[in-house]
Amino acid sequence: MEIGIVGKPNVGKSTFFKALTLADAEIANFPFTTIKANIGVGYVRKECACRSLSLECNPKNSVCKEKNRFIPVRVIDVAGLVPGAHEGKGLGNRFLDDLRQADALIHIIDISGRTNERGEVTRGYEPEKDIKFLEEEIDLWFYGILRKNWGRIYNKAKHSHKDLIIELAEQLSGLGINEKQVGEAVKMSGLTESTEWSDSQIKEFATRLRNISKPILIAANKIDLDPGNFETLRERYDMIPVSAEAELALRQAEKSGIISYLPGDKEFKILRDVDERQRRALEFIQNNVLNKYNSTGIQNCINTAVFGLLKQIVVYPVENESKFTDNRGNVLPDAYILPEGSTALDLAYRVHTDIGNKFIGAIDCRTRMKVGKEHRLSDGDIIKVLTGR
Ligand SMILES: Nc1nc2c(ncn2[C@@H]2O[C@H](COP(=O)(O)OP(=O)(O)O)[C@@H](O)[C@H]2O)c(=O)[nH]1
Ligand SMILES: [Mg+2]
Repeated sequence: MEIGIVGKPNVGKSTFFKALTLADAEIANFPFTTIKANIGVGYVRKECACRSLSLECNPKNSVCKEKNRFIPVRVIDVAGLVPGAHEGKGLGNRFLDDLRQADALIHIIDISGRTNERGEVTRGYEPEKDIKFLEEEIDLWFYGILRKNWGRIYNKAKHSHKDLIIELAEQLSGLGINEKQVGEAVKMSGLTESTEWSDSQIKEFATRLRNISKPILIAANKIDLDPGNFETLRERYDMIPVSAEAELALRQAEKSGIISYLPGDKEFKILRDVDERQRRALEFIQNNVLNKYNSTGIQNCINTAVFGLLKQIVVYPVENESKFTDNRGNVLPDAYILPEGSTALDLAYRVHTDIGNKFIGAIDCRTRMKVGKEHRLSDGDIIKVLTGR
């Protein structure tokens, strides 16, 4: 799974990315700083199963801090987008290339209105424009690809609607889109019976498909500068208030042992003497970000993208169903992110193809009940897969 960080230049994408991954994305106050896509690892946060079981865990594929499990997901800092990108303007094509594999997008906007459409410093810019333009750009990009290939798609599929969906999915597979998503979008646009689509129907379909295959979460960044726009826009848009800069400062302070802080928390503890400047910066973050919005918003964004937009759950596979360990005695070693509705068999295949092939059943370790391959998993399940020869 991959989450794309998108938005026009200078809204704080690299700061957001760096805070999320603590990698060294270049951060600077001029357009097009990020000319190469940065790929890194961020973490979603969930209460760890070790908490309800009162166990100490030994995580392997993830991290447990104060009984919170942090599970890795791939994050990509996409090159800055400007209007007209779908026609190749700005870093347009590169932007779109980077987008292909993203399963969901976090759209960073400068909610303080201090960045204009080209990414230059200004005052009073309306961030709502950015929300609209980004969706439009991506919709147009989808539409462009469909338009370009429509003749071929139509010729191959004109006799059967089923073929149309298969053909569409094939033409769009480069965008990380599958048949199920295409089928859903066809249905939502009310085009289930026809293969003869008008231009406006193709457009409508492109928009639906974009919504399904690249859902967008809006991160209202730079909330520390001016929350005015946030208060007016929040009624019309689902937005998460964010201060990427505050999160980056907190994570860096945590890394150097100045504070104790867990991403997503609403407070931190100062651990040692700090100078006056640091103390004031930390106080500012506590008073103007954490106290007002309950967190810096970064953790909330990645969690909402993965568990909200993408509807994923977390499951712990184990080998010993009473000790919750792997065969080396590690307690709750792995936490897997799976789509809601996944079955015990899906989990087996995720662990290893071999395990999937040899699946004969599974044990729900919390209830000690044996379950079959069709058994739908729930968030937080601990599962032992049983294999035959
Ligand atoms: N006040 C404030 N400034 C921020 C925040 N996030 C980023 N910035 C600043 O905005 C400028 C652009 O940030 P950058 O991450 O390079 O933007 P990008 O071009 O979208 O990658 C830099 O000067 C950052 O320090 C924030 O949450 N609050
Ligand atoms: Mg950047």
